[in-house]
Amino acid sequence: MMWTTAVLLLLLPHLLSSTDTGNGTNFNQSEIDSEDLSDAPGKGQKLLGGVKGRDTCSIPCDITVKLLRDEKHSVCGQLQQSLLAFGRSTRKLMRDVMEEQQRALDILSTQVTELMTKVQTLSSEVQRSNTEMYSVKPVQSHGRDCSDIKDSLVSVVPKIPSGIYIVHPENTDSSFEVFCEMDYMGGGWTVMQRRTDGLTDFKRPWVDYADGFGNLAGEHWLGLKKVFYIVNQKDTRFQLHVALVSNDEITSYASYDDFRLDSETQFFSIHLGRYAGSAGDAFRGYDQEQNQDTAPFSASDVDNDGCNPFCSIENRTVESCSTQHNQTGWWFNQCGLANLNGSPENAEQNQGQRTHILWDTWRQNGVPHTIKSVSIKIRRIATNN
Ligand SMILES: *[C@@H]1O[C@H](CO)[C@@H](O)[C@H](O)[C@H]1NC(C)=O
Ligand SMILES: *[C@@H]1O[C@H](CO)[C@@H](O)[C@H](O)[C@H]1NC(C)=O
Ligand SMILES: *[C@@H]1O[C@H](CO)[C@@H](O)[C@H](O)[C@H]1NC(C)=O
Ligand SMILES: *[C@@H]1O[C@H](CO)[C@@H](O)[C@H](O)[C@H]1NC(C)=O
Ligand SMILES: [Ca+2]
Repeated sequence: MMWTTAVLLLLLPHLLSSTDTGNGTNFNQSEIDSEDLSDAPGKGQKLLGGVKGRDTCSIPCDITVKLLRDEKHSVCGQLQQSLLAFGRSTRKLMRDVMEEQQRALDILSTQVTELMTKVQTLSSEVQRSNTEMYSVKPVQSHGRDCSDIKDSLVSVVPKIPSGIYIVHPENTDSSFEVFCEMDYMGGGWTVMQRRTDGLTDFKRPWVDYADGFGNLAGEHWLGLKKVFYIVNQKDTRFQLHVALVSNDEITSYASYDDFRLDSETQFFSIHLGRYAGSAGDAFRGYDQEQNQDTAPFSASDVDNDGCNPFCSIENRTVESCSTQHNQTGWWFNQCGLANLNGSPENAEQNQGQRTHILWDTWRQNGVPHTIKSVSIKIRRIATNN
């Protein structure tokens, strides 16, 4: 734009002179150039006389002077108009330039906004792929469980990431992958179960509940054998922590200060210590009949549920708690008040059927919360020896 203005300024004299040297008069360029455009009539007369000579005047001199003066005024007027026009066009030019710059700025700021959005999308994708990276590549760590891995890494790694680690519990030939939660409540948690989206089928026979199933980074059941290996290590004690989230995003928990399982020959009977928490002790329930502490595990094809030959639950005759609970596995005792392997679905959809995640002691105004997600984790308790 500066360039255009400069060119206009350079061209201006030429534009003006070309309009002023028409054929209407007998003036040529050199006469205009030597004219000083002064209004003094004497000066113009003297000049004209000097150039042309008094004798050669074909038109009376005073008429020539008058013509000259008129011409001069006309030239002046034209120059003035040209300058005005130039001013106007310059202002228009400036306005155009500014408008163009404004448009360019608008476009730029839109582009900046778009870029910012892209950067945000990208960085969230990077974050996501980071968490996926954990889940795809297990960390080769020879800890005995997540608490042990945390204890051995805590002095060398500033922030231990949550993710999949390989563990090798003491006194076993078995190594396997587990999901370690290293951020939650001090870290060192081995995840035993996670139920979040209902995409994993928990309708499973005994062998699956014994060996484990699902995706460690998402929904899964670690497997009773593996949990048994972990909690059965020498000189260790484990606590169990149940973390619940309701459909309306309320969180709650139940924890037990001691947790162990019997071996498979005893159907992995559960043993729980003292309860603490905000969700109530649904494992034990309200009376001894529904107490699941010390109960053996049941699955769709292995019935240890305490209903022999049947139980009466809410006026229904129940032969198999697993069947009643959509063929999931749990430590049922006359079914009881807990089954965290149910579906994370609307309770209203399955009226009468106990197919959803059940932790019946967690209630609001006497009504059990509809549970959206749950995880069960275990962690070593420091022992004084
Ligand atoms: C200017 O006048 C000259 C001589 O009188 C003539 O040859 C020429 O064509 C004229 N030009 C215009 C543009 O009228
Ligand atoms: C301009 O006028 C001068 C003086 O009258 C004359 O000598 C010259 O030839 C003229 N030039 C043209 C291009 O007509
Ligand atoms: C029972 O489990 C299957 C498989 O996990 C699931 O698709 C289905 O929705 C469940 N049914 C009910 C009533 O919860
Ligand atoms: C069970 O049946 C009894 C007697 O018919 C009735 O009073 C009670 O409300 C029923 N309970 C449920 C949960 O349906
Ligand atoms: Ca039964």
